[in-house]
Amino acid sequence: MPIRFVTSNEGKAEEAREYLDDVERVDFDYTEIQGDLESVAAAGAREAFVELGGTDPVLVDDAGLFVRALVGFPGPYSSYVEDTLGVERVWRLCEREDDRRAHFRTVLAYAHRPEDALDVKVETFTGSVPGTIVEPRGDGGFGYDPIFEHDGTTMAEMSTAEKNAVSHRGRALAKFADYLAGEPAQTKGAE
Ligand code: ITT
Repeated sequence: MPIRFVTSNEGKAEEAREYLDDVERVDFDYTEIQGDLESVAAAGAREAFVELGGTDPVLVDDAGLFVRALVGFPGPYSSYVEDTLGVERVWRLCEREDDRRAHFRTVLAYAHRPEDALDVKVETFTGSVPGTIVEPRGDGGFGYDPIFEHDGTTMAEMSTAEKNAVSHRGRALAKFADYLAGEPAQTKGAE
């Protein structure tokens, strides 16, 4: 059974395909409630699972960039801030700060109905990575990757495999793949 990854972001789906065999990207505009990443992802996955028919499992990913000197901004508003201010201006906001440490965090929410269950179950898997905000460099990745440096390299300067090996999403996907290893035929290498 394919996992339907509910996201408008093809970059996220590409990263997920390195961990999961059968991922189908689905556009579905779930309600983004106000709250932390966990609550947004879990509510979104539950809603998408029900609205998309209530049979195939659904995966939702809610991510955010948290800049220390900006007291965690843009955090849960990262998507809105990318669309409105843009990544270059987030760099400008940080440029004069002495402390440009930040972290990226993602929460994957997996909604599914186990065979013997009456109701949908939602499990969450988190990952985070420390980094530094820098002047944009690199053409790869997506979103804030050009301004997010980890160990001297921006995420936009990494291949998908290199990014996954260190990134917030890679860590969450690795935990999710371990979890799925208990279920047949969904992780890479499973039969
Ligand atoms: P969906 O909600 O449809 O999945 P989105 O891109 O809006 O797509 P998020 O709300 O989770 O996803 O992302 C918040 C913001 O962070 C958004 O501007 C993304 O482009 C950005 N982002 C997410 N993951 C990222 C990553 O691995 N590297 C760089 N930027 C990322």
